[in-house]
Amino acid sequence: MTHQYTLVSHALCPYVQRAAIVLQEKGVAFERITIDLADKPDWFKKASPLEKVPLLKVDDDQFLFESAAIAEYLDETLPGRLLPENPEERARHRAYVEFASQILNGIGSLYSAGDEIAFRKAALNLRAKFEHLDKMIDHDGPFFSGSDFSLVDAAFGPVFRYFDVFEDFSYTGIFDGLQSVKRWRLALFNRPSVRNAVSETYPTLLRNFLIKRNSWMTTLMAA
Ligand SMILES: N[C@@H](CCC(=O)N[C@@H](CS)C(=O)NCC(=O)O)C(=O)O
Repeated sequence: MTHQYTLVSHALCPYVQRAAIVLQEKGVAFERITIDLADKPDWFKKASPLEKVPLLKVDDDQFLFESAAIAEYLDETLPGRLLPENPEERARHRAYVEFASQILNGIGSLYSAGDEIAFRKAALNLRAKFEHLDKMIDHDGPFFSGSDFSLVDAAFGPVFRYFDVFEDFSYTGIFDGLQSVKRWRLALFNRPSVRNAVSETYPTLLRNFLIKRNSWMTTLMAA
């Protein structure tokens, strides 16, 4: 049965990007609507119990929330599995989707850091997480677990995208010497589903967002 999907979005949200990537990997058409998170419409508050995007509307009457739940729903109901069949491997993949969420929190700490010390601390915390990944991801690549794109890759595409913008104005050293992570990052950068998960204005929108934070990163941008 063919469903109609509407992805309720925000232009910068990395969790929305996960859902957009999975929909594209599955090759299904979907409509995308953007809402103002500073002025959430009533219908959105009713449909999304945590009042967060992404929200996936399926046909006229079903609303699904939480990016991991949405990604797994799409994976289970559309052909072309993006999670492994083996239960232990599947559990490991789910755990690394959560690992990506923790890295997103760390990225928030990096761009919100009020001074150089807090910025360096946040960068070191992120570096430790990527060092871990460099040891454990598939060394033949190009993706998290080898040649097949998975839900973990859908979660990490938006993670690496932040650094494409950060590196324009700020050297973090986070990926120095991490060859497997660097190759993975490049593979995700080139993946059409990842590229098309945001609009062309994403880098400008992110820069404007960062300028308004008035954080140490904002100082680096001005330097
Ligand atoms: N755990 C959620 C996180 C989603 C999330 O944090 N969304 C943010 C935007 S990136 C949001 O909607 N924030 C609105 C708010 O907290 O009021 C998921 O994986 O979907």
